[in-house]
Amino acid sequence: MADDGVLGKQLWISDGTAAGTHVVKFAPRIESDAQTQELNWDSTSVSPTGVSVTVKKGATTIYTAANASGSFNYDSYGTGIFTTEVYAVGSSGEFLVDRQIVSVIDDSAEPTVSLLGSSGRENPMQLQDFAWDVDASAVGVHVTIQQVTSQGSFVIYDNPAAAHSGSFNFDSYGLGDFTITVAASDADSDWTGDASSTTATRQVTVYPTLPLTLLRDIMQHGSYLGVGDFLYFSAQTDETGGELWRSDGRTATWHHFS
Ligand SMILES: [Ca+2]
Ligand SMILES: [Ca+2]
Ligand SMILES: [Ca+2]
Repeated sequence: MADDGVLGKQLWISDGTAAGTHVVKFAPRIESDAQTQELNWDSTSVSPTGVSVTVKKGATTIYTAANASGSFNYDSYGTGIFTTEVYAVGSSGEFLVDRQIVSVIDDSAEPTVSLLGSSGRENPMQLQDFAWDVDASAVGVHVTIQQVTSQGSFVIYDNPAAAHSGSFNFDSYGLGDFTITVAASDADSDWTGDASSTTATRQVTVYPTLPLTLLRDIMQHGSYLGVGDFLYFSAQTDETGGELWRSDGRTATWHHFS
């Protein structure tokens, strides 16, 4: 490993002569996007007869120049692999090359969002509750909870400036599909578009149950249809209105056919 002052520290192979000495693998220099990314060049000491300066991001040329000296700030180009090349032909014919590869990486990771509480399928006798926990470093914690019922879709909680940790009890909202969505952004602003965000969701379906006494009543006095292991019948509750139900004889669940 050697540092020639141009390419940074690289792995070289050599047969003992200057002509037989090469960089084996050109490793890019790693820089954080929080640093200033700038190319400065100066070939005036050789009074060049020709200069060619190129800066590329990936395969795309973002800058060219032919001045003997100058500078180019590429901070606003964000993260990526940048190649800077300066070629100059000196007044006595010497050829000067400075080529560098810079890998600009983001200095901050996306925030983590954890969701807890209700999930899957629950009956309304259980406690319905969602909880969230977001990285302390995150900003703009936005929490929304949506309820979808046969009557439509409703946002029952919407807080664009929520605390990093919190919970919301929705026991009183009855039946339906409930989804919590939590979005949070990192506070990164090294360049336009640098901030990155994380969005997480968690879902629960709250389904109704029928009291067993009512179920027995229906089997003794009502009309029902037996299909396979199940009984199908219509019943009315305050929560669902008149609906088709399905029972295996022990519990009854609301069966919404759409
Ligand atoms: Ca930068
Ligand atoms: Ca950054
Ligand atoms: Ca970032």
